[in-house]
Amino acid sequence: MPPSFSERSSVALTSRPQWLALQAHAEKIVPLHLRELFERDPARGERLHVTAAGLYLDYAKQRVTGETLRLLLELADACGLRARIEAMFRGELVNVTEQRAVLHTALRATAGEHILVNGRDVVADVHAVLERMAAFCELVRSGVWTGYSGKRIRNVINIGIGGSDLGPVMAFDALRHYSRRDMSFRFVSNVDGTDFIEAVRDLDPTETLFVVCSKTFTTQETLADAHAARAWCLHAMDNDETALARHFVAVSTNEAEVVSFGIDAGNMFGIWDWVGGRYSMDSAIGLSTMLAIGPEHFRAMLAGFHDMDIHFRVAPFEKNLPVLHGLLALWNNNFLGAATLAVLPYEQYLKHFPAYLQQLAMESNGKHVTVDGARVDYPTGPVFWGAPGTNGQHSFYQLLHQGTHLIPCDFIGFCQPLNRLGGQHDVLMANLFAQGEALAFGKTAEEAKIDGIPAALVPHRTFEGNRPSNTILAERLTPHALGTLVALYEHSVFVQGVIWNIDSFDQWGVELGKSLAMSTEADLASTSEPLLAHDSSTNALIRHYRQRREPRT
Ligand code: G6Q
Repeated sequence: MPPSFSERSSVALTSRPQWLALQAHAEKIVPLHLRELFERDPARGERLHVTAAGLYLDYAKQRVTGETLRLLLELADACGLRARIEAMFRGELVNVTEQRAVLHTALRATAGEHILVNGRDVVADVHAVLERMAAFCELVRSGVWTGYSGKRIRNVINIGIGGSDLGPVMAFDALRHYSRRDMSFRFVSNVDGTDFIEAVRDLDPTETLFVVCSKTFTTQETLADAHAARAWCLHAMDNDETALARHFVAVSTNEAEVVSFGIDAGNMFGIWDWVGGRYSMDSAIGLSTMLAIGPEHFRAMLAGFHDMDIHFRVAPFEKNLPVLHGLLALWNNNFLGAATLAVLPYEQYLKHFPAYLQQLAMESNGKHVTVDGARVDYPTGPVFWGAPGTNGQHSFYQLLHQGTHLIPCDFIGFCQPLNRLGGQHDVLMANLFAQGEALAFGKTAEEAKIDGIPAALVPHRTFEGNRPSNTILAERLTPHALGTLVALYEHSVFVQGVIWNIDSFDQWGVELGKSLAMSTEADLASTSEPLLAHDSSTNALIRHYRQRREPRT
C-alpha cells in the first residue's frame, strides 16, 4: 500500500533514510569528474538516455552513477510518487491549500475518457469547449466572422497576464511556422499603457478581435487593458456598444464578470477552477493559439501533451522521462548545491520558452513550507532562466563555463529545421553539442599548455568542466512536439514538488501582488494630500512621485 497523504507528509524529508543515503552518496560523487565517469564507462553515453513520445533525453552528462539513480528512485518511491501521480490524474484534491483538483491532464484527455470531479465528467466538458473553440476559429479564419463594419478579422490581440499570457505568447511563437501569415497576433499583458498603445498603433479596430483571457476576470491589469481596448473600439465604431460583440470574446470561469464587462455570454469560452493559470495554455486560454494555427494543429498539440501524460503515468520510473528529469534536477539542487537551472533552446521559435518555464517552475515550486505548513530545511525550486542558443553563447555562457556557480543546463534541439538555410542548421546543432561537451569535460591546464597558451594565461584559458547538462532532442518542432515538451516540464515540476512535499499548485505570493497595489493606488490617485500609512521609505517614494507625476487626463 502506498503511504496515504497524511502518513507521507508526517515523515520529514531530510530524516528519511533514502535522503540520508543520498547525502552520504553525494560526498563520494562531488570529487568525481565527469571525465572520470566517462573514462570508467565508455558506453555511458549510449546507456544514459531515455526516449518517450518522440523526445530523446540524454542525461549522460549529469554527475550521476547507477547508484545515484538507484537512490533517487528509492527516494521517489519512499515519498509515494506513484500514488501522488495517480491522485493527480484521478482528480483528487492535490492542491491542498486551495482544496482543488489539479487536472490539466484532463484538458488533453481523448474524447470518451471519463474523469469525474464532484460527480461530473470533466472530459465531456473539455471537448464541448474545444468544439466551440474550433467552430469559432473556423468562422474567424475563413472570414465568415466579420467585424462591425463587415470587414474580416485580420488582427487578434490576446489580453491577459501571467498564466493567461505566457502560454499563449510562447505557443504562438513556437508554432508561428504553422500560423496564418495573413493575420497578425499580438499579446498585451502589462498595465503599463505602452503595451496596449504599441500593440494597436498600426491596427484598424474594425479588423481587430480581442481575446480577453482571465480565469477570474478580476485581474487589475487585464481589466485595465480590456477597458482600454473597449474604448479604442468604441471610438472607431460611433460608440455603438452592439459593435463590441463582433470584436470581443472572453476566456474565463467567471461568466457574471464577463457579462458585466459587456462581453456577450455567447462569446465566452469556459475554463475551470481545476486548471491552474500556468497549466492552461492547452485550455481555452489557448484560443489565440488555435486562431493562429487552426484547430487541427491545436489538436495535434493536445495529442503531444497526452502522449507524454500517458508515458508519465504508466512508464516504470527508471525509464520515465519526466520522473528522471525531475529527479536529476532535484539531485543538482539538493545534493550538488545548484540554485539555478538554465534552459537553452537551440531553436529560435522557442525564444519565449525559458520565460514560460520560469513561471511554470518558479510559481509552482517557489515555496518555503510543506503542505502541512512546516518550514522546509532544504532548498526547493531552483531559479529557471535562459535564452536561445546560439545567442546566449555570446553573453552569459561565460559564467556557465568559468564562473563560480554550478549551473546545470537543459539544451533543447531539433534534428530537422523548420527553415532550412544552407548548412546553418548543422552549425546550430554543432554549437549545441559542443557546448554540452565543453561544459562537461572542460580543458585542463595541460591541454592548454599543449595548445601553446602562454604560461601566464593558462589559468584564464583553463576550463574546469564537470558542469552537468541534459540534452533534449526531438525530430522537428511540430505542434505535437511542443505538447510533449511542455508536458515533460509540467510533470518534472510535479515530481520535484511531491518529493519536497510542497503544494506546487497554489500561488499565494502572486495573490499577494494582486492585492498589494490596490491601497497604494488609492494613495497615488487621491486628489488631496493623503495621510500615508506605509513605512517611511514607501511614504517618501509616494510623495516624490506625487510631486512629479503628470496630472491624470
Ligand atoms: C498562474 C497564476 C497567475 C495567473 C494570473 C492571471 O498560475 O495564478 O499567473 O494566471 O495572475 O490570472 P487571471 O487569469 O485570473 O487573470
